[in-house]
Amino acid sequence: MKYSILVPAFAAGTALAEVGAWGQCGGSGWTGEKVCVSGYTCKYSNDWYSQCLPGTAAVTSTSTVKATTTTTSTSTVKATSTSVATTLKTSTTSSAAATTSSAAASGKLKWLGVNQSGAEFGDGIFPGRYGTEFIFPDSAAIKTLVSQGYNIFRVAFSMERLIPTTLSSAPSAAYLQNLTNTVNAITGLGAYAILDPHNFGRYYGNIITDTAGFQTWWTTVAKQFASNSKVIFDTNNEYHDMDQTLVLNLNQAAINGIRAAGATSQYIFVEGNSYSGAWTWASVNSNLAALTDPQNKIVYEMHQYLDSDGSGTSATCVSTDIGATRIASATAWLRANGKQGIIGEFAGGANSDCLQAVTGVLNHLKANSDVWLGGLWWAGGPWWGNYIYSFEPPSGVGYSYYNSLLKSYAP
Ligand SMILES: *[C@@H]1O[C@H](CO)[C@@H](O)[C@H](O)[C@H]1NC(C)=O
Ligand SMILES: CC(=O)N[C@H]1CO[C@H](CO)[C@@H](O)[C@@H]1O
Repeated sequence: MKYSILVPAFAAGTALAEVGAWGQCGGSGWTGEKVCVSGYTCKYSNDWYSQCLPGTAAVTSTSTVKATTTTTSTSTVKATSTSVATTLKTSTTSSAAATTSSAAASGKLKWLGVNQSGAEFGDGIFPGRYGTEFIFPDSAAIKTLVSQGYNIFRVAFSMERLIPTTLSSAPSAAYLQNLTNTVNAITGLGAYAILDPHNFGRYYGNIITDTAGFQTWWTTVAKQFASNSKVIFDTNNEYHDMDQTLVLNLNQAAINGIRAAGATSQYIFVEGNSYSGAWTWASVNSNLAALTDPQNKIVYEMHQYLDSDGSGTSATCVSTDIGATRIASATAWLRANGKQGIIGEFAGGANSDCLQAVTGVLNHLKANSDVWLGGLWWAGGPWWGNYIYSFEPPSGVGYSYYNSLLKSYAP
C-alpha cells in the first residue's frame, strides 16, 4: 500500500455513527466513520489504517514526512503504471487470460504465506509502547495458518525500535527478544520467517543515505539470526521517491552486511523503488539486476495490489484479469535477467471480481514458477479488526473469503 492522504482522526461535532471496538476509523482513502464508541480511541497505525483501540488517550498524530513525500509520488506512480498497463494490454492480455482459464486450482507454489503486521504499527512514534502503539503477531494465529498449509510469513517491524540510537548502535534487548520469539514461533513450525524492516528506506523519517551505516545495521541484525536457516532477510519494505542508484547501493550494502555476519545459508529478498511495485518494476528497477550475492540466494520481492491506483486501499479490483496483467512485465524482466522473484504483498477485496483477479495472480505465479517462487497475502496480524484484507484467523474478512482459494496453492 502506498499513498498517504491523511485522514483526520476525528470529525468534531458531527453526529456520525460510531465505530465499534477494533474497527477501522481512518487511513488513506477511508470514507467511513471516524469516531469510536465510548472507551475506545481512534489510533493511527500507519498511513493506511487507523483503528479503534481500547483506551481514552489522546489521538496520536501522523507523520508529516510521508505526507509530503507521497504527494509527489502519486502522480509519478500513476503515470508510470498507466503506460505499463497500456503496454500490457496490447502485449499480454491474451496469454494472461489463457493462464487464468487453463490452470487448475491444484497448482502448488514453493512459498505461499501471509504478512504478519503489528510490530511496525504506530509508525513515527518511537519507541512507542507495546500493546498501545504496537503489538507482535499472535503465534496461535500463525499456528492456525501453518495448519492450513501456509509456509512463509513476513514479519514487519520497525528499524528504530530494534536499533534505536543510530544505525550502528546496539539493539533494544526487549524488542529484539519479542521479535526473536515471533521468528522462532514461525520457524519452529517448519515455516520460513521473513524479517521485514518496514521502513520504506527511511530511518526516523529520513531517507537512508549512509550505506555503510545501513550495512552495519544489517550485520548487527543478521548476527542474531545467522544460525536459523529458515530466516529470510528482506532488505527494507518499499523504497520510494529515492535516487535509483541509492536503492541499488542500499540493497547491496544489506547483502554485504548480512553475509559479513556469517548468515550464509539464508535467502535475501531485495526490494525496489516505487514501493517495489511489480507493475512498474521493469521500467523503474532494472538497475537492480546488477546486485550480487556470493551465495547466489537473492530473490526479487515485488508488491502488487489490484485496485485502480495499485495502492491496496480499496476493495474494488480494476478488472477480473488485472492480477495477471499487472505482473506480466515483471515476469518477463525476471526471465530475461535470469532472476527469481516473489510477490511479497498482494490482496484484493472480498468480492467476485477480486476473486477472479486474485486467482489470476496465483495462476500466473504457478504457470511461471521458473521465475516466481510464490506470494504473500497482505495481511494478518492481531490488530486488523474489520480491515478489508485481514487474513487473521478465525474471522478476518480476507481469511474468511480467500483461505480456501489460497490454501489450494500452498505447497
Ligand atoms: C515484549 O512482549 C511482552 C509480552 O510478551 C511485553 O510485556 C513487553 O512489553 C514487550 N516488549 C517490547 C519492547 O515489545
Ligand atoms: C502497505 C505496504 O505497501 N506495505 C504494507 C505492508 O505492511 C504495512 C502494514 O503496516 C503497511 O504499512 C505497508 O504499507
